[in-house]
Amino acid sequence: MTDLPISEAIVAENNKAAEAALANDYSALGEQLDRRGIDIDAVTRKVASFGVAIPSWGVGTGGTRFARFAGPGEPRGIFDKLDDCAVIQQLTRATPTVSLHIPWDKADPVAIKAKGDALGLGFDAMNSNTFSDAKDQALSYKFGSLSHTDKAVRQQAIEHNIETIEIGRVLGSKALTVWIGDGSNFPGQSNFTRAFERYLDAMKAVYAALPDDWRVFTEHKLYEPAFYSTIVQDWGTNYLIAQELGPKAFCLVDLGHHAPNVNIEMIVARLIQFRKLAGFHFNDSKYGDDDLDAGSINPFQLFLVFNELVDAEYRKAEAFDPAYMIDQSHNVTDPIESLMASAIEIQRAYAQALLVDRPVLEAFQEANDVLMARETLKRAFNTDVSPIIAKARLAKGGAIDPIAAYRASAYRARVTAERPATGGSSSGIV
Ligand code: LRH
Ligand code: MN
Ligand code: MN
Repeated sequence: MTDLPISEAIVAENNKAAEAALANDYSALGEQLDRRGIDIDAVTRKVASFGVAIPSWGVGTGGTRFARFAGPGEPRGIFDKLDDCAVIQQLTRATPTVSLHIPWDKADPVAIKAKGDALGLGFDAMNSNTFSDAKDQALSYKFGSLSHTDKAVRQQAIEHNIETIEIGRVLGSKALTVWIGDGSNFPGQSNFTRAFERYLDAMKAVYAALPDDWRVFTEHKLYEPAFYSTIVQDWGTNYLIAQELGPKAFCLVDLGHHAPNVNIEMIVARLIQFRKLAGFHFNDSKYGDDDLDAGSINPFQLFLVFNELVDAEYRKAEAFDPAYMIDQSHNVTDPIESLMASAIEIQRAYAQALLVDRPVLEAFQEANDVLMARETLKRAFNTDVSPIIAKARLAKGGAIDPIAAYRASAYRARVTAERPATGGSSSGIV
């Protein structure tokens, strides 16, 4: 029996008010898709089976390096964070797992697992953190971690990653995501080649500690916090790492970690082709690693990424098993609302990509009919698939309108009364 954080009566009441309109919209869309040779129920079933992991750090209010404006009822630790994640899952039915960050989420792993089980939540990839110093840590990561010039610092970072795996094992996770901030701020500060050699050696030690059924995901990022050079700066370097490490190593694509205007969907295609796509950290951005809500700035790009994923599914691409996670920072919205809206936008992009008529697209591509090839994609993107996503949620016991149901539940007011205010601070992302 799962503990549901929102009263089922509230969800039922909200659904009752919206059910008739949804039935009409779904049947109208069904007729339209039927004319296009698409079975709407088949698409709905696929959307219903899609899940994306919630980042534990995303349910707290984020901030920038200038300030952090605390929100009401912020989670006090991992157990509160799991409660918030359970709300997102109960209402959207699209987020069955949580991705933890260590040491931010450090607590008794047996108790974390028990709480996850009680809430019906599983655990996706574990994230290690050697980009900031933890309280009581012996050596500092100020000048790097896995690539540090000092072997003792590298060893500490290796051990932290191994500890993160050990915690993940208790939770039933099957992957470790490693993102490091290592790099340099000024030309001359670091020797590119030596630093990368040190990083690779350290990662080999982490790789050697992976359980047989685990994978390791390395995540590249163009810049920040290092402003001149970053060790794992792009997907090319990331691919080299995965090649050097071995068959359990894959490249993670965080949508915010690329230079402006980079063709991210093409990177995705390349990684799929060479069987090295780990999965995603979904978010959206306008300028850099903005960590804005998925689909809020450039939904077409999100659709194009999913177009590659559905194409891989359609072609039955070998060893294709991406992990889907969100990685966002919510500074001015209620994080639960932002995460629900993001999960829905990610499902929307998936549903739209499922509508692409692939044999027709291929024929236009083969015939070099550029305009019609483009229009074939656009036709899928321009279809309002909202009724499909809502129906998928409803079929699984979720809310037709998750944000309306959440607001009606007054969950935030309830937890605000239980959780003392943390106050703002000038700290970074969490
Ligand atoms: C780095 C990053 C990485 C971290 C997370 C908090 O920018 O994307 O995934 O673990 O943010
Ligand atoms: Mn990320
Ligand atoms: Mn990031």
